[in-house]
Amino acid sequence: MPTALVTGITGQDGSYLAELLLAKGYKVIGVARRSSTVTSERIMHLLDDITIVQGDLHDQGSLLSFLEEYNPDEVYNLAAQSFVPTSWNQPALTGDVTALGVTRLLEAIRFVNPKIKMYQASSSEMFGKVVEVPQTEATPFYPRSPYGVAKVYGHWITVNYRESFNIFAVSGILFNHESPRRGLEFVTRKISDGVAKIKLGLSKDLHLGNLEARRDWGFAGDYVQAMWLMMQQDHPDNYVVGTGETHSVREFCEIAFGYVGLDYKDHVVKDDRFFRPAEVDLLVSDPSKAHSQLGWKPSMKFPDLVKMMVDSDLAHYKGEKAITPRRVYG
Ligand code: NAP
Ligand code: G4F
Repeated sequence: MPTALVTGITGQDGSYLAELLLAKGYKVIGVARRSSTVTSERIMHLLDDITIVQGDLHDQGSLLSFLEEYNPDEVYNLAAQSFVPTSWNQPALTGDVTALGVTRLLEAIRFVNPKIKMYQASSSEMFGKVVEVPQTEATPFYPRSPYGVAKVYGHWITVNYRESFNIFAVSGILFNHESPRRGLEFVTRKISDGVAKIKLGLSKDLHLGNLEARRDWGFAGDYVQAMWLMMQQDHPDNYVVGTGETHSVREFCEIAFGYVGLDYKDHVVKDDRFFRPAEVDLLVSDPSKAHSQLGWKPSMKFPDLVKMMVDSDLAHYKGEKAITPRRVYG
């Protein structure tokens, strides 16, 4: 039974990845940081099947000690300060966790067992003010936020440890991926949640920022499969993972409100608080390498993703059990 260790297990991707790894017969160790409140909502249904260890990317000792104790075959580094606006309020913390945290984990691997494979959760935010369309593994980076800058560091330190110490360290450059488990602060979930509340008479308006920003949005359940596939290759590499389609926040609103018979123009309020100091206007992937080398393709189309998220939030507010799809992996 292979052992996988996942940082960021309590996050959106951590929960889907844990399901995938369990279905594949892995022993799963999840790293969670100490909190005064419950943060395991997304993995509540998995707690009997996984082992949770306490650790924090700030703390080198904690990383060394859990690697020594479990000596995993694969480490998936999903932990990060991942919300872009927060990175302007807490730029140093974002750099410490999202950038330097990667070095701490790579150093722990180097000291404990350099044969441990590592996946680094890199981001399309690194492309920022894009210099070519669509974006590939070869597209130069132009980050537009402290978060994007930190992820560029995380990407290059991963490549550097691969080249310096021959560590099997892969960088997955993932475009935006969403689900009913997405944090409520991200725009897709903010919209699906807002639509559900407005439809059920619990709210009237939804305050949003830039409706013209375009993203390449896919389903998170599909993207964790790409992470695993990257770790099964003969050689470590960098891979762009996305749908190859781009849609605006406005289009997301149109579909989400339209799905429940509402017009977004009657409810969406433009609010300066949600505009950013520097915006990423357009992201769209060229996932050809992931298609040809990993055999990976997304399974869910954009309108179905939007509807699934709205259905889940409607079910939540109606008091029904939220639909959090548990994927069946072969
Ligand atoms: P998420 O839901 O925000 O989860 C982030 C996770 O990191 C949480 O488990 C969080 O723990 C943990 N964390 C934060 N600071 C930590 C620290 N100092 N030490 C240890 N753990 C810490 O993010 P996600 O959407 O699942 O994304 C997973 C990873 O992929 C992130 O690195 C993100 O930057 C990257 N990424 C995401 C996307 C996307 O569209 N989702 C695209 C590209 C890249 P708590 O629960 O305690 O807060
Ligand atoms: O949903 P968002 O906050 O995601 P963003 O900034 O693209 O970052 C996400 O995807 C990255 C991959 O590219 C990840 F690396 C990162 O960790 C995170 O998961 O914002 C999407 C767009 C932005 O252009 C923003 O300006 O939506 C626009 N937007 C408009 N109104 C809003 C809002 N975003 C948020 N969060 N809230 C709004 O009210």
